Amino acid sequence: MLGGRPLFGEPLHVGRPNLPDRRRFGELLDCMFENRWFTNYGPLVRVLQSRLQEKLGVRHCIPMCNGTIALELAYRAMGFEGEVVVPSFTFVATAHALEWQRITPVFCDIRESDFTIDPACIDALVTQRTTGIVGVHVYGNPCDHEAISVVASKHGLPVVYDAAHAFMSEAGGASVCRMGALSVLSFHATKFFSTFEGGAIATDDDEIAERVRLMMNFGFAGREKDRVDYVGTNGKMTEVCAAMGLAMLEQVEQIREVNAANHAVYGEALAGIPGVRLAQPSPALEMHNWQYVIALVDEEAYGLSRDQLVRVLEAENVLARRYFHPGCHRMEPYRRSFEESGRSLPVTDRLSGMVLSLPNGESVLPEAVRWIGDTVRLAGTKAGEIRAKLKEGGHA
Ligand code: T4K
Repeated sequence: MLGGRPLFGEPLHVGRPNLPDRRRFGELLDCMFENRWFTNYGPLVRVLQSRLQEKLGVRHCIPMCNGTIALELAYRAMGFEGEVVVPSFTFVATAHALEWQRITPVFCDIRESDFTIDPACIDALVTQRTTGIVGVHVYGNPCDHEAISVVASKHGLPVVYDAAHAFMSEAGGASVCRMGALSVLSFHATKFFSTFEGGAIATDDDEIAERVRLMMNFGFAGREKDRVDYVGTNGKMTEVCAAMGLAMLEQVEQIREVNAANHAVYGEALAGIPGVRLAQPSPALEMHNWQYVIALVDEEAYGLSRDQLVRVLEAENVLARRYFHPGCHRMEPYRRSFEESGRSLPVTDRLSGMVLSLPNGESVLPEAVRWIGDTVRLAGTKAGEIRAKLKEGGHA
């Protein structure tokens, strides 16, 4: 579209999985076959569990089949019902996991500075039916746990965190997974740390951990499986996923360094482009996985909207993603009740129209990052021409 041939033949995706050392993964697979143990809390899952606990400095980190089931189990283990306050600026699974259990998500606005739930907006959303608060550490940025705790204690509400983006995020001298009653992690293929599909619940609370362990295994108590204490489900992680996790854990420091280096190159490559700004990680972070590279596009100053830029990048083989657009409150299952509430989420609405997640991870070379920067810069200078072309093609 911009006239030149794309420099990179293969599309540059946001979410291209980070790879482990394949030989190491193979050794772990051999181990799994020799054990003839494939699931049901097998030996590799147990080792992964203890490595994760060590890495995150939490008493319990229970591996699960994916982050969404982990969210559902977390909400249930906390006894959530009625209404729960949750940010709208998140992946829809954070809200679905409530609605799936007939708990009403009450959507809250976020802070402009770090995309996390705005503690100042929570109080007005609490009603007699509220049973909890969910924060999301968006792009790995820690929620303001201190301020959230003040509102939560005023109403006697527990706080849990969706830490799907925050593996290895640290603030206040500890992993962000130590905040609140529990934290939910996602180890999906597109995440910084992946087990193909996977997730976990991290908590320092022995009772919560015990409830989660029972509920994720059909509610069975004891080895004989003749006692069922809870209505349960199947949230177990398989051994093959644990093998991937163990191999990936050996790579994460290296991937973090690549991510951080790419972030710095993005900083240079996008510098000075009118209307395009790179979101910086929260200053509260002491350690960060740098997985998400978020650009904010101001249509007026740049000349193209964020969505038009997405099309330009797509034509150049760069598959950028709009994480998160639209806010959950604008999605069909939630739209009508939100409209009827008469509320508004101005920061969520504005930022969800501006954010653009750019490719990162160990598959992305610095040359590719520079080339993406050049493409974004050039598109801005040719904005008028591009708008006209998009209009011609029916993409106003
Ligand atoms: N809470 C938060 C805050 C989350 O972000 C998520 C998940 C969850 C909870 C739920 O956790 P899980 O149940 O997923 O464990 C992706 C992921 O599917 C999802 O895990 C993630 N958040 C979300 C932010 O992004 P999509 O719909 O964008 O995925 P998809 O399939 O379009 O892939 C994105 C890009 O990655 C594409 O350009 C293709 C590329 N890709 C993807 C896969 C799966 C690959 O190159 N290889 C692959 O294997 O949701």
